[in-house]
This record gives sequence, structure tokens and C-alpha cells, in this order.
Amino acid sequence: MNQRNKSFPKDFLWGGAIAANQTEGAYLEDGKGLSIVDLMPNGLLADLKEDSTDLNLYHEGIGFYHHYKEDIAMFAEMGFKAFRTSIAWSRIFPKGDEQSPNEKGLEFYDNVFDELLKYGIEPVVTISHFETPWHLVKEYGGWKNRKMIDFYMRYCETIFNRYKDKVKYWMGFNEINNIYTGPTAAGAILIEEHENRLQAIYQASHNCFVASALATKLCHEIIPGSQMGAMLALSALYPNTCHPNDVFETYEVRRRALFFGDVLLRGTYPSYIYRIWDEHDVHIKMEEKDLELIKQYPSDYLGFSYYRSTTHKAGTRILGHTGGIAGTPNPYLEATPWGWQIDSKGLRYVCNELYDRYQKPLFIVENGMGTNDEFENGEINDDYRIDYVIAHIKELKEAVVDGVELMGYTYWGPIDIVSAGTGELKKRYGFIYVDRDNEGKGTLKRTRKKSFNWYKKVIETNGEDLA
Ligand code: P53
Repeated sequence: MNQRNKSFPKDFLWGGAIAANQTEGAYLEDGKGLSIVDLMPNGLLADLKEDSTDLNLYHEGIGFYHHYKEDIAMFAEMGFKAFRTSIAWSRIFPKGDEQSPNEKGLEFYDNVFDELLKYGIEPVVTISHFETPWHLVKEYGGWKNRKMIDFYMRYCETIFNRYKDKVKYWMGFNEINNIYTGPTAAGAILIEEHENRLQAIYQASHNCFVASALATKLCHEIIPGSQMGAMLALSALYPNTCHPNDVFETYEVRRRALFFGDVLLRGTYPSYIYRIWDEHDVHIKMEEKDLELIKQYPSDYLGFSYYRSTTHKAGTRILGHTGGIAGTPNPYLEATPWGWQIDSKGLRYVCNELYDRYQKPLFIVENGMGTNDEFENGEINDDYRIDYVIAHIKELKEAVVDGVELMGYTYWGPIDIVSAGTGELKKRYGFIYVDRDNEGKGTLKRTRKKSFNWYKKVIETNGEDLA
């Protein structure tokens, strides 16, 4: 008999995804400590500035800390089955190296998860989403320092115990492979000018891999039936031309992203990494049991973000970034005003690529269109966003029919939030508009866009009615 799926499984996790630091605001309320983004007013690809007086929109976010009930009610109205957010580490351990947690911070997430569960929405939680306590970076050097494993594990143990009856789906580190382009955000490290950049990046990554293995082990012990995912940025990458040099180098760049999946999901360092390390004088400090732990406790599933595709041209820099910016624009694709080229077929391609490589369930935990939205007669008719999501969901369905095992789809930014890349609010993803602008002005009022009811219907029909 042909065991062929024809469409999305019945228990498919439709929903939306945000991160604490881009939404909650209340950056110093109820005992929260400073996290790195609180010092990164210009977004996570810019430098961290300890004494900056620039307006930092993350400080107030979209006020989710106080508006979460209203927002979750709207997610429930859309019929969300799942909702992904992160826990702000510095709410739980304000400096990161305390012995005991901040009760007020723990209470906040109890309230958020209870509110979700009240509507039957499954919480999906990112443990570390670009928001490491600043103190851990300043005092200890972030993930370059092995001590981070202990701080992270204390944090994990605290939240696993606290939320064990509420949260089944976890992810250890958001887009850990973005450590090449955003080492501060993804790896909580500051790289000095004289430093061997790749040494710092791979050492920090190694420490994260060990932490991930230990966290996966602990998660399974404390929460039976729970799943711990890896989470990577895996938008598609194509060669700039069919010149063999472009093709092979693109493969090499892609492998630098997949490297993280290779370690986290297959549980071993891939053979190709040793040449890279040799050629860049990288020497990783490991403890004896590290490789065994990584082998023994791989991630259960792969969550990833997919927004676009980019091209890579041979001879341009391939280390220190995961590709893309060095190619020329793909002439077959349209771009958003932020220059992100829209490529729904690329999502099917990546789903197949990843499932072929890992044979583990995939979870699209971020996909969405960030752009300007304008009111016309009191409404936002965001047909462009609807078209974007229709195209991507169609390709996802094809991927399911191709045989890819998909757990769910959480649209990125179902409500407008502060951008991670640029720290602005003008780049809107939401099905819900939030009245706050790049100057930080606005009432925070929430308004449904046209896409709101459209997405509701998509979920209602389990992805069948996309019109
Ligand atoms: P924004 C690019 C730059 C920074 C973070 O990005 C990114 C990416 C895309 O891979 O990653 C994710 O807000 C991230 C989210 C972020 C989203 O992409 O720059 O996990 O936190 O908001 C979208 O448009």
C-alpha cells in the first residue's frame, strides 16, 4: 500500500510565534535584569552599546507584559493551536548567576501559559532567544565561557520544574547558527578586534551544544513526553549562477548553517568541520564526556525559520556569515521593501533538504512577511501578506505530500512586534496592527488587519481553504 500523506495531519500545530524581548517591554519591571537587547537599540545585527542614549524600542516592546490577556484572546479568536514565545532569561535570573530565581518573573509566565491553556493553545517555548542576561556577557564573556553551561542549566531546571505541567514543546537556542552574523545576539559573545573570530564562534557553539544535550536530557527527565527542539535560521540559499565554483561554494556556505543541525540532531561533529577548523586555526576546548553527551542527547525535532532565499557568489566571504548578502538579486523573485526576496518554492525545497538529511520531524516556527502597512478608511487591507502566506502554505502542503514530517507552522509576528534585525516597528508582520511607531509613539491599540480573518479560516479548515 502507498503510505502517502495527502495533506496536513489532523493534529498539525497552526499558530503564531513571538519572542519575549521583541514584545513584552516592561524591561525593568518586577525585578527583571538587563538583557543584551536592552543595550542594542539598533537591532541585533548592530553593535551592543553599553551607554547608548538612542531610543530602544525593545524597552517597551508592544507592551505584551501588560496586554497579554487581550493578545492571547485574539490569538484564540484566530483559532491558534500553538503559540511560540520565549522566556526572558533575565526575568527569571536577573543577572544570570544567582542561586535562586525571581518569583515575580516565574509568575508572569505561569499567567501567560495558563491563559494559553485556557483556550486550548499549546505553548511552544524558546529558552534562549537573543536575550541573555547582560551580566553574564559582561562578567563571564557569555558562551565563550564554559561556566555558562551551569548558569543555563540552573535556569532550565528552574523552568522545567515550574512549567512541567504546562509546556511540552521546547527549543534550546533560537537560530544558534546566526552566531556567524550576530555573535552577540545568538551566542551572547563580544568579539574583540584582535581575536580569532571563528575560534570564539565555534567555542561558544560547542558550549551551547553541550548545554543543549544536558537540557534535552533534563527536559525528558523532568517532563515525560516533552520534546526539545533545535532551532535554526534556514532560509534557502542558491548559487548565483550555474558556474561550478558558485555551486560548490554555495554548498560550503550552506553547510556552515547545517553544521549546527548536524551536531544537534545527528549527535556528532561532521567530518567537514575539521578542515575548516584547521584552516582557521580553531582549537576547541572540550571535556572528555562532551562528545558522548552530544551523541546521547540529540534534539527531538528541528524548528526553523524561513523567510526568503538569497544567492551566493563564489569568491565572496563565506565565513563569518551564512551567505546570501554576497550574491546578486535573484531576477525571478520579488522582494519586500526590506529587500527580502520572496520565495515560497524555496520553503518546499528546504523542507525536503532538511528531512532528507535528518529524518526528524520539522517544525516551521517562523515564516512571515515584514513590511509597511497603511490604513485606508480605518482598515489595513494586507492582501500582499495574505498572498505571501498562501504561497508558502501551498508549498508546505506539497512538502507534506513529498513525505516530509511536519509538526506545525507558527507564523512569525502574528501581532506587530519590534524587529530583531533592525530594532524598528515599521517592519510589521502582524495579522494584528499595534499602534506604536519607530519614534516610540502610539497608544498600543490593537486592530485586526484583513489577514486576521483570513488566517482564522486557514486554521479552521486545517490549511485546505486558502482563498
Ligand atoms: P526581523 C535576520 C536578522 C535577525 C534575526 O527578522 C533574524 C533574521 C532572519 O533569519 O531571525 C529571526 O525582525 C528571529 C526573530 C526575528 C525574525 O527572524 O529582522 O528569530 O527574532 O524577528 C525576523 O524582520
